[in-house]
Amino acid sequence: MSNVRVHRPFLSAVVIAAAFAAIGSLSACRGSHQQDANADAARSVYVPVGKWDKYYAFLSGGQAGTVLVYGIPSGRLIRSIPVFEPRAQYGYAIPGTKTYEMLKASGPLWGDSHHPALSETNGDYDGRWLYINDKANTRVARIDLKRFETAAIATIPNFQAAHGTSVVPPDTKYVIVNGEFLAEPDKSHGVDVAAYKAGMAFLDPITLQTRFEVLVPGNCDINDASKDGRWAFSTDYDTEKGLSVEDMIRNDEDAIAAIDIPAAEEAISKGEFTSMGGTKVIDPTRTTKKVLYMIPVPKNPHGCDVSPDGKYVAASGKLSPTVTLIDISKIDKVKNLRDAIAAQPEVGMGPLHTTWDGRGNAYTSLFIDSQIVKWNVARAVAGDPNYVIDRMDVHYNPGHTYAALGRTRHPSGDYLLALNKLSKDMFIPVGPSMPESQELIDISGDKMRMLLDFPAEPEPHDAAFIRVSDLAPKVAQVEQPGPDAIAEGKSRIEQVGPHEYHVYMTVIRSKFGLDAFTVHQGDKVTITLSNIETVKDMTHGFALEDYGINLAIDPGQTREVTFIADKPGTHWYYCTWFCSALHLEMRGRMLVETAGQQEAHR
Ligand code: RUQ
Ligand code: CUA
Repeated sequence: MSNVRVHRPFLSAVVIAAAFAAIGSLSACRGSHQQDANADAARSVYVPVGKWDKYYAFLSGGQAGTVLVYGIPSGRLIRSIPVFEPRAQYGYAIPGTKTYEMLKASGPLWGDSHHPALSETNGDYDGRWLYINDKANTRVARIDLKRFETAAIATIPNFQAAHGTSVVPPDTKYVIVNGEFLAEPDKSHGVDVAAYKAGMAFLDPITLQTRFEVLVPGNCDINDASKDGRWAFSTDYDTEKGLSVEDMIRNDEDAIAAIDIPAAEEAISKGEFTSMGGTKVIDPTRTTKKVLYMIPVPKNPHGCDVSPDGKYVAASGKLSPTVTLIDISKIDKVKNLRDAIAAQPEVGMGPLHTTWDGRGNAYTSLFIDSQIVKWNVARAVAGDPNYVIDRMDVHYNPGHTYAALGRTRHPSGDYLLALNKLSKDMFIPVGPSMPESQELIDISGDKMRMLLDFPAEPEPHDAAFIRVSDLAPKVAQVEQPGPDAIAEGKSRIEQVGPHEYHVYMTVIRSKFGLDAFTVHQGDKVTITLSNIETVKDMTHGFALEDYGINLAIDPGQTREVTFIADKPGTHWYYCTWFCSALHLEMRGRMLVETAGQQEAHR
């Protein structure tokens, strides 16, 4: 391997702080001589009024625990899907609702979402599910793309900090989620440093139950799986098992962990596991068949990305200016795992993530150099020194980068998104905290072409695109009323217990099924609302004054909320979605009588 450099300019602890710190101000690329190029770029991303974008882009909402949905190429924000945080707007996780019970049962009402992963069939996106992790509370969620709603949330047992998230191709056999931080699996006895573990969890794609886990020496950062479903990969930046920065960067070499999935399944079937936290945990040092291969890569690697042809997994070096390409077919065949390294091209400073255009080129984000570098895989593997094809400055310090459909077998090779960590002077100031900047780059030609920047709330860590033509036809807009739907004329209040009422109401322009209903202070009240509209985009809301309740009921949907009527008096409920000229009049009253008033009625 003539192209493997022996003397790599590793970053010492001292220079890391300086190198990762802020870099310069807006580059000269925005000068007036750029006017023609700017007009061309604007034309490329302009989507005329009433026309649709080409892609849905799902960006993780970071510390908001949401998923942001943008149209590409326009960069228009179309929706944000609440996942790990309540959202009154959509009636999501409002106390008293089913979604609240789901979120509350899984942990805190907040999350740190990083890595959206789309479900696949035959190695391509099937538009069914979107998975997203919550690093802060070791959870993962499944979003139903028919409704763009969170359908399931599960906690990953035994590990701490659910980080890398991806699906096992070709048919989403498992969702794989990494446990990043070393910690004791069982916290009921307090601190137990000797028991610290990290590893990878393999989840059922529907229930999100952890089927099994594989322990990895060190930690697990970002993951991916081979296109044939044989291997799960994770970067491991802490093979030192260090508990401080200094210790984590002590060695110049860390690893990519490769888990042989069929070997792990065989270990499970032979009983070679321990039961822990309600799941089966494989210690790969105790299996008859080899489950784990630790392939050495330089220093503190981050991104872990399988090439679309399924030949290579790339570890982006982070503290090494290289990307290590591992020949997947060699992993279980070579004696020395270093011989599975196909190339180690030097690409620039601070490589974080690598993505692909399907034409044999890779694109790596360079955090420190503040660039996207385009390089040719075949040339790097052949030892041709001219593997770098192009470099593009981005603003500033990119984290993830994603080329359209780059994680499938068939990347489309048209757009690339740079997800930049700092925006500095890119946007009008909005206080000391600035938005993050996304930059859309045309990668269809030899040279990259900057098209557009658009801000996002902190902090999108990763993106996944799906073609609008592949998803839009599957999206529900008017739901078929379910068995629990309330038919027109059937609005009513029923007493279901000595201190319990159930209110059933239809909603349609511009009236709630009941103008008023009466309960008594302290009663348990359940309100079921059915939107009986049959036209799209006719959502109604249900906000109840003084009770902290707001629901959104889409056409054909039925929604429910339960609460204790603890505040006496008149409480108007009103529609929160402006639905007609009589929207303001669309309201009614919940009358809560005191015990004394109830007595007087007898
Ligand atoms: S990590 S870029 Cu989850 Cu790369 Cu953020
Ligand atoms: Cu219904 Cu406004």
